[in-house]
Amino acid sequence: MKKISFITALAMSLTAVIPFSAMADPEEGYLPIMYLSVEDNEKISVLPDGTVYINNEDLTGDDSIRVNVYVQDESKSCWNLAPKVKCADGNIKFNENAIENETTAYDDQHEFISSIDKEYNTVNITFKTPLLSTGTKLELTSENTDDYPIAYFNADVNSEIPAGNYRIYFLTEPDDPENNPDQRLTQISFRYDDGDSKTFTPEVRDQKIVVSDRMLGDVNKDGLIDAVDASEVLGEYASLSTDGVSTFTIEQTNAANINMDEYTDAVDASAILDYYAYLSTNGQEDKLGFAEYLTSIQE
Ligand SMILES: [Ca+2]
Ligand SMILES: [Ca+2]
Repeated sequence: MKKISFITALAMSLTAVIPFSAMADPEEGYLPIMYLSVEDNEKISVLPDGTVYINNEDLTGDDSIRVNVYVQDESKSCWNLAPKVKCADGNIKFNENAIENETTAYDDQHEFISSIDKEYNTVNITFKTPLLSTGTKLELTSENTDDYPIAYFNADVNSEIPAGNYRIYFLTEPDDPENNPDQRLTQISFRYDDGDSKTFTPEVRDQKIVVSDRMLGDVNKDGLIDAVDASEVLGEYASLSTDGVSTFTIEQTNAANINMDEYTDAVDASAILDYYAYLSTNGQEDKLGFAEYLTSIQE
């Protein structure tokens, strides 16, 4: 009994003094995060939670979205960052290799390689220490690893893309194990203080893309975002909560779900009314779009 309590005490004291870099191991409860972010433009809205909203009637056939790839590694002990990004829907197509971002959080001593697989609609990125620098790790020149993206790529959006919910995501499991068993997956490799290396699947976050055929908030598609839309949202909410039946099309549901959660409810109706009130106030010439307005009131 005495022995067990001694080991427990030792383990506890070790936990307290282990430096952060030694914790770069899922068994120790730490993994870096890979995530994506899309830049907004005149046709692409980005909501406060990062979700992209596209009104497909704005698309003209030459539209693409710029997708930035970020790695958040608090241990700052990686030597190889290897994201593999996929979109499973052919309406959002990767046509070019990823490009290294002009500024990254790491110093110049690294290699950058990218490749594309058009059949599987995937982009591979390798961002790592040079071959001759075996045993070292990527050195940071910035405070956080995700102060800048490591890379970006453009995804072409088909102007005929139907209303629906899409996602661009990190491939962490084989796509097609039967026909493509050697497919590379998203990985990250750590360098430990003793020079050892371990490779893991990082924690990953998807990029959500919501498509409708109308402006966000314009549920009845009359070109206005106003109390009528809020009232339609409340009608849908009533129908869902009493009968469990939706009265909306996917186009209406996507335009109505302002906070991008799983529900169409009073919270969305209230957001529409708030934006309508903002649009109705005098004295401001250039009004923000709905997504920009939502971001501005969060700040
Ligand atoms: Ca309307
Ligand atoms: Ca909602």
